[in-house]
Amino acid sequence: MSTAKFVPLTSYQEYPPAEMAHRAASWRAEMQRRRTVRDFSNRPVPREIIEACLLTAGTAPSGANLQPWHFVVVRDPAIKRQIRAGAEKEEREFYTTRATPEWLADLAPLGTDADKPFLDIAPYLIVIFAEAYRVLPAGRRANYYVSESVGIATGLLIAALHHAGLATLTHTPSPMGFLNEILHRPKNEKPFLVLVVGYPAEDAVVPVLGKKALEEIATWV
Ligand code: IYR
Repeated sequence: MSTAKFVPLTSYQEYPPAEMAHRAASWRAEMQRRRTVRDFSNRPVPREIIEACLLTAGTAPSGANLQPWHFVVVRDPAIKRQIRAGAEKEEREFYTTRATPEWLADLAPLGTDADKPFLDIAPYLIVIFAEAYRVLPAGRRANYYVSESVGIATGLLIAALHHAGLATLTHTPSPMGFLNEILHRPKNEKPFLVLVVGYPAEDAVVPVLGKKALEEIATWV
């Protein structure tokens, strides 16, 4: 027996085709301005802005609407320092031993290395956890399409922060188990990525990179 309850769809908004075209183009322009930033300012950012963007992320579709994400917003300088130390330890391993020569060659255009000063400098690190399974009083219960769900929520979060006027960096130290320890998150939550959030430094630079053309990313049949 279904327990589904329905209400009329009142939030949907249709636009005339010309207005749709304009909206699609202007959103594309807005999103095209987004760059992943590695040079951050330490200027403070009001908490309310981050809260609104997290609530936007929380609107993401998810497997069975189970919303298998948890966002830890790190502001405390001492915790940021611990995260930087943990990440740089893994990154040194990565850059000197773990990464294959091919991987390092693919990363060369980004100019990254094992030093992660932004983890100290930026006002917020949003550590995104994926809830691999639920822990209920009756025991473990599955979540569904966890990576897809958390990936979509993360995408919305990045877009929301950009739209609000903030810069982000998707940072993926690997392995990330140290984040559970530092942030006291339970074992059923797996670190997904670290989103560094703040204003760019005044002298921030970004690498010269391109995005693929439509023909390369899409096929019409
Ligand atoms: N996690 C490392 C390496 C790295 C890997 C990929 I794939 C990137 O797109 C960027 C960096 C680091 O953060 O430096």
